[in-house]
Amino acid sequence: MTGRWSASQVRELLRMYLVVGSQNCRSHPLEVVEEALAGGATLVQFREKGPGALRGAPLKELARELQAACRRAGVPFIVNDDVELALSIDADGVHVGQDDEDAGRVRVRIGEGRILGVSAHSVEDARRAAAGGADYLGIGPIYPTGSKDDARAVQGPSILRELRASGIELPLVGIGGITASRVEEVIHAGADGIAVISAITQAEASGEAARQLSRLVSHSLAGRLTS
Ligand code: 3NM
Repeated sequence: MTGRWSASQVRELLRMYLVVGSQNCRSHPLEVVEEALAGGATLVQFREKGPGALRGAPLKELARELQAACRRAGVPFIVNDDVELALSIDADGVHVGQDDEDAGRVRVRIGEGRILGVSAHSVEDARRAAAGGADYLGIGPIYPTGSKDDARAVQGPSILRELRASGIELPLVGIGGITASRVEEVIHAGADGIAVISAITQAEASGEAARQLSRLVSHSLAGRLTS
């Protein structure tokens, strides 16, 4: 793909977004990713961060393994923060936070055809990311999370409403502490989908968890259209 992904394509990809690194998984990350894909994950982000995170050759090897599983399933594979790794394996995109490299510079490095996701915590962050060429925004933490040591203050679903009310039209995905019982609230507040780590990686059965979450997202999006 050389041209830019359309907003409606990206919205579809955000429905059930798995964020995953070896540090999050109770079994082998490949097993977790394959189960989540079978359960309907629409996008996968490789986020190898924190204590015990892989580096060097083992990092690249795991990235390639997960990428291959995503390719088999026809699901795009995005790398968190590490533009060099993303380019070296020809990943489908990059996701950056506010403390990482500036979105506009990342867009220049990765080109137009790759997906660029940016974490935003305020209307100002969102406007800057949009100007820098983001394809979607990750908004969080919506609820308290145990999966990110340096998470910002909890925002609640109201941040999604605030972004929509201030005219942000980019595709939005909610992240942070999202579980099955919270999906409807997140979607109804204006998200196009949910991004989760623990709800899938720590589940007894990752495939069943993904299946349940994606059903809830579909149901909530349908409810939003008719309400
Ligand atoms: N980013 P869980 S919260 C990776 O607020 C990440 O931008 C966040 O994990 C943000 O689904 C978060 O287990 C962790 O809460 C999400």
